[in-house]
Amino acid sequence: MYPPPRKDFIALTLSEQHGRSYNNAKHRRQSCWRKWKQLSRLQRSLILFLLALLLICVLLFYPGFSEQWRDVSDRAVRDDWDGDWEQGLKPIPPGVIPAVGPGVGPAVGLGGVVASLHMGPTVAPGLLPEVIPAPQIPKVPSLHKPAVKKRPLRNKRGPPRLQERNGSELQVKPSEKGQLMKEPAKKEPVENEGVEEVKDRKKPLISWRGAMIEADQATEAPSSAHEKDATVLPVSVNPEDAAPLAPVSVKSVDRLEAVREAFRHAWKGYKQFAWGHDELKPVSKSYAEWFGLGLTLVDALDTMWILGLTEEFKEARNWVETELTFSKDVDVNLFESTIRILGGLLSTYHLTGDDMFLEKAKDIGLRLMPAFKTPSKIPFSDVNIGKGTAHPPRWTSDSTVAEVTSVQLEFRELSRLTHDPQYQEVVNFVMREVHKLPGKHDGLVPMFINTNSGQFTHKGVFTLGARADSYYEYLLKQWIQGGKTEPDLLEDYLEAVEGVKKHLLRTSGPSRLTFVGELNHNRFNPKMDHLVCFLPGTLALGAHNGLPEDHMELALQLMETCHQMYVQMETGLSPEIAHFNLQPSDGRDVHVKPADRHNLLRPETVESLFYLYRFTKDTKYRDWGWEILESFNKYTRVPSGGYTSISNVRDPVNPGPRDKMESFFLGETLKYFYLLFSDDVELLSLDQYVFNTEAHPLPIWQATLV
Ligand code: DMJ
Repeated sequence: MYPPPRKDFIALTLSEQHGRSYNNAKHRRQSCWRKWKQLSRLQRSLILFLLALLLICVLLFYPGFSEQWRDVSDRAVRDDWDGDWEQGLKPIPPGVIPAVGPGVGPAVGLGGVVASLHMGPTVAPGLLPEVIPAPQIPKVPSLHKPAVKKRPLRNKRGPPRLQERNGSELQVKPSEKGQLMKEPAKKEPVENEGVEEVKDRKKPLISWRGAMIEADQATEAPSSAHEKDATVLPVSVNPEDAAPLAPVSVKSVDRLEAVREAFRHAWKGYKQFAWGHDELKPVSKSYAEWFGLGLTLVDALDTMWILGLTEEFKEARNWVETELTFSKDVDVNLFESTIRILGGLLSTYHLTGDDMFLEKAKDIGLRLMPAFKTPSKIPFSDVNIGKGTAHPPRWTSDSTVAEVTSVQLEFRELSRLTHDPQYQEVVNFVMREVHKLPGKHDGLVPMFINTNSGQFTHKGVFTLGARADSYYEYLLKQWIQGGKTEPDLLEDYLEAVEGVKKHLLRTSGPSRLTFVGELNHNRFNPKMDHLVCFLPGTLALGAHNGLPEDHMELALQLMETCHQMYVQMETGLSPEIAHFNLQPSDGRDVHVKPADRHNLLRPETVESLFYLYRFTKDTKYRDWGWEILESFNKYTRVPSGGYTSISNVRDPVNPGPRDKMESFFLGETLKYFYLLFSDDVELLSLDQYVFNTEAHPLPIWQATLV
């Protein structure tokens, strides 16, 4: 038998048949193959080994190459943004916060956008804020523009305290069948990554606040209604007072990105299905109208600015300028439109220095004034901002106590900015009346007040929850806003805290949780609204401002309780109302009635976590906040965009989406998440700003006794 012919030999023959020009490469391959076969086994092994070695080397060095390439492209992007700055930059008016410049593309762009709206004199070069490179974020996939992390920007602009951002977003898992929500990618940051950035950020910085507050100084403050001998001036900060920037942990940067991603997701739904309307209905991909004033958009303006969301802010600003009109035949609720719209416009004016926002604020402020034209001067709940008429709800001539006493921060600030005392006068009158009104119970107020008589009605029910909550919050915050010059406010606040301790505090049976219940005609009801979870933050703020230390102790205890209202639920989200178990047992502390199982994406617990973290630096508060954000993402996130309130926090299988995203989710909840996770205590310092009850920061005035 002949052996079968060798393939290489056959191939060579075919090549000759078809000619070189046709199959030259093939011919070469066949020659090589023949030569390869002619090598000894040892020679072939040696060559294979060398090739394998070469391959390993290439693989080992590849990341280095890719890193170099990334550097080159980052630099290109950064240079682009620098260019934007140079082209778009116009003078920043003194006395306002300069553009938020997170040190990455979007925020620099934002600075350019808003700077182009400024009309004041140029800021002295020495007062321009310095830009710190954004910290490096490991393994977070970039969705839009790559984050610029490694080197400082050439143009040192933008407030250094607002630098913890980059342009990346979290991954969203592919949708799972039958599940409403998608989860954001979970990622445990590597602890020692980011060391380089921490090192970089240690250098002292020039304060940007000195530059921005100056213009406010030019705005004369109307005299305080409670303290005639005080001249109230805005806080001025010396640029040299700037503290070195705090080190930034990788974990917090990561969480900040998660908040920005959540905002973008919410905004995506709003933009697509509810643009210019009050609220997004994310499940039905439609919208709900309440006042017809773009409530979500206006409420979210300063959040976008603080988060450094350039494009989103730019579009929203454009809508406010061109579309938002208050010349409309609509009834609006005085309280809600004040805290969300007036408050949102005022704070955005302060953050951006853009006069357009102040003009809009003046417009809505003036249109709300008819609410105060009542026999008692206690305002009606509703105003028609087009007709200039006001009225109480159809079924009563009462107003809610929390509502008439929680418009003060905004109206007082409007007077300060406009030099027109009428706003401050009407709201201070309300506070003076309530201060001397009979019917309080050791500083605790009933829930209703009559607009004819000016007296409390429905006496005997006392709560820190709905219809009374922000009365207590605004006592303290007005006192802080006015430079601590109005003793009646402080007196009422201190008395109220004592009233809470005396009448409303109890501890639960199972875990000894301190909670705030309600008093109903002398009967204690162990019911606590989620709304009450503003209280730990407010108490802590008071203690920070020199009020008794036991306020802080109570704040810590109540914070634990509010946390438990989340963790004891199957979804990790708090119900709207909790009933505490007073019996000693091994069971749960928190019981929830079927009608109270909903969650509206409310902010109060996150708000308090923010205050407590700022004052204690205990990282457990951040971790608790992170768990809440994760639960929101798991149970309330709608894949097509937006977040929804849910009907049942006890049912993780069917939480029951309610098809509504409240404006405060963007105005408050996400903003407080961001501030909670930020390492920068000077980002809206609590010694410079007081947050209204819708999380819109307003400046604290400096009191100078004359
Ligand atoms: C917001 O409008 C404000 O925080 C208000 O003080 C209470 N209700 C919502 C949020 O829960």
